[in-house]
Amino acid sequence: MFSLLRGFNPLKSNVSEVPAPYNEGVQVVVVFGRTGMGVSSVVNLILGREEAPCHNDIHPCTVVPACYRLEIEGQEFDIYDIPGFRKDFSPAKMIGRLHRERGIDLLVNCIRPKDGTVKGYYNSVRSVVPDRVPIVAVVTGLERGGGNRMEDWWSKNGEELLGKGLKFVDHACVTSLSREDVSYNLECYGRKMESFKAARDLIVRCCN
Ligand SMILES: Nc1nc2c(ncn2[C@@H]2O[C@H](COP(=O)(O)OP(=O)(O)OP(=O)(O)O)[C@@H](O)[C@H]2O)c(=O)[nH]1
Ligand SMILES: [Mg+2]
Repeated sequence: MFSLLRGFNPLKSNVSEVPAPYNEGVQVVVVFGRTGMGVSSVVNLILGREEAPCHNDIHPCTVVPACYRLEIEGQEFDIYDIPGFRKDFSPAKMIGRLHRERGIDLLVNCIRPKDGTVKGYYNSVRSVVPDRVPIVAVVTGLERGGGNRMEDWWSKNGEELLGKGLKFVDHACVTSLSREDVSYNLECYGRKMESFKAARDLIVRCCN
């Protein structure tokens, strides 16, 4: 299955059909969530470049896992964009297999405010990857604050997620809108810059 990986090229980091090789020195980060919630957009946010295809059509955009190589201060990361959970499809098996094949270092659950079905997705991923692999949350869709900071979302809602049994060891509150989508609005643009830093910092913090 993972021979179908798109997006991996160790030299150019461009989209290609080259499969990701096993590499012990590389941290493996897997981004997952409900379809259309911004999984691929969060991958792009972490990468700092818009390489993972995204769209808002009804049909799913990401249909096979894709892997993108990222380097931050000499440390290499493979960031996986995973097909989203849908009514008739779960990527959990694919994530479990990826763990057996490569060893996952960090799971990133992409969630949107009011995405009420997040627990089932979290549980099914948790059941295929051992507890020692941390799960963090990236909350998207926070480009407009009406005076609130993005982080305020977590202050108001983080406890409730924990109360539902969603054990996130860390989190980032972001907007993962594309560069083009934020280019006409100063507030959104500023939040996007802040989000880039928050997402990168989260990955570095939690992979160490
Ligand atoms: N308002 C808002 N829209 C977002 C944000 N992040 C992504 N989107 C939009 O959500 C839509 C879906 O984004 P994707 O990243 O393709 O979502 P996905 O979860 O990868 O979807 P599939 O690959 O189809 O399962 C796109 O139109 C994005 O522009 C965000 O932070 N805020
Ligand atoms: Mg996608």
